[in-house]
Amino acid sequence: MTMRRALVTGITGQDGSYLAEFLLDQGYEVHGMVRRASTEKFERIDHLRDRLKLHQGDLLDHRSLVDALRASRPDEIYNLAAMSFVATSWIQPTLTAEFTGTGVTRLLEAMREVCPEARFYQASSSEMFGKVLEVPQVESTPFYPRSPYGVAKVYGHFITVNYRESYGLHASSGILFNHESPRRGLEFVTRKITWHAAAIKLNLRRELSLGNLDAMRDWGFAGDYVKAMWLMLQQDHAEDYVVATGEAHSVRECLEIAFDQAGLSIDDHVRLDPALRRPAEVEHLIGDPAKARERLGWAPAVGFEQLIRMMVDADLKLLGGT
Ligand code: NAP
Ligand code: G4F
Repeated sequence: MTMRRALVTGITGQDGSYLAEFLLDQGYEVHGMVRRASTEKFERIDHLRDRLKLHQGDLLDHRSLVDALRASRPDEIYNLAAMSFVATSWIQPTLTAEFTGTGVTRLLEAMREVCPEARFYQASSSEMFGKVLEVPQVESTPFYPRSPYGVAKVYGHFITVNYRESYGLHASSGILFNHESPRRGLEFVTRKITWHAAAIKLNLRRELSLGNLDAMRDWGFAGDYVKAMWLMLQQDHAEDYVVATGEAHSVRECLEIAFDQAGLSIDDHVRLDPALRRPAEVEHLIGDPAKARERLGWAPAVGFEQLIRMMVDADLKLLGGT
């Protein structure tokens, strides 16, 4: 039997690295699209490099997308590439729209041209629910994005739905709630907290500055969430799914667990910095993953507290060199 082939954009990111591992375990030939930079930053996929086929490309460049698809001839395309940090989207709003919004259309157009029979996954986000209009959020909850990133993701979501309906593409959109891991970027709040907890414990830092401690998120483990992406593309019909744990926790709870794991007191080391608050905040996200559970048979395996303790342990190991 011939190996199934997958192309992953954003393969150097948190989710890309977990998805690549998962697909390799399933016996796929895994292709990844990577951007050229002055120095290569492939830490998250270093351990897989020999088993991956990488193609240079950028979501801003149609030619490179067509070439990456022609070279990889994928059965499945996972579009994980995006400018994914919400705070930066206020600083670079039009670039965010290009990467995170219009970039999806470019990739769908390239797919229509090169491999319309392939299956397509779009990395949509719970950030689209923003100032929530329903609790918990489900697939039919109306969107009310609160950042240029959220607005761009709404565009990416609906262009995926539109190409499915206009051209009959097998294109699914996963509305994923926050998911984290030891591979999470250092700018996101969970990893910022777990990294600083470890660094303070090891006397490498003295203080951690944070913004809004009351914000609540439905946080899961990235390793669990990439399986849901794959399951969506194994269905006969393309549809959209919410992927979440169904539990919300505050940034403060995350801080308490992380500092407890590191054996530190919050009062001695944490400072609130108003500059880290956002121009418009998403206060409370909580998803209902009933459709993913019932149709895909998906359920998260790692709970919130276990996740944060695991991230602190990983950062202690990373920084302690043990
Ligand atoms: P991430 O770690 O920030 O990774 C983003 C990836 O996109 C990186 O590989 C980055 O490449 C690549 N990229 C950025 N701009 C690009 C461009 N113009 N052309 C090609 N590649 C580009 O993000 P993540 O946490 O893995 O998230 C994966 C996707 O899921 C993103 O679309 C994100 O918006 C979405 N999402 C994430 C979450 C979450 O909680 N993690 C929740 C919902 C949705 P470089 O390495 O070169 O920068
Ligand atoms: O960790 P965050 O930066 O993640 P955010 O904004 O929820 O976005 C992440 O999840 C989305 C899914 O809902 C993805 F689509 C997106 O790509 C990304 O992966 O912030 C979480 C919360 C926010 O309310 C923020 O205001 O933490 C609050 N927060 C408080 N202090 C902070 C900080 N966030 C960051 N990054 N840094 C702080 O110092």
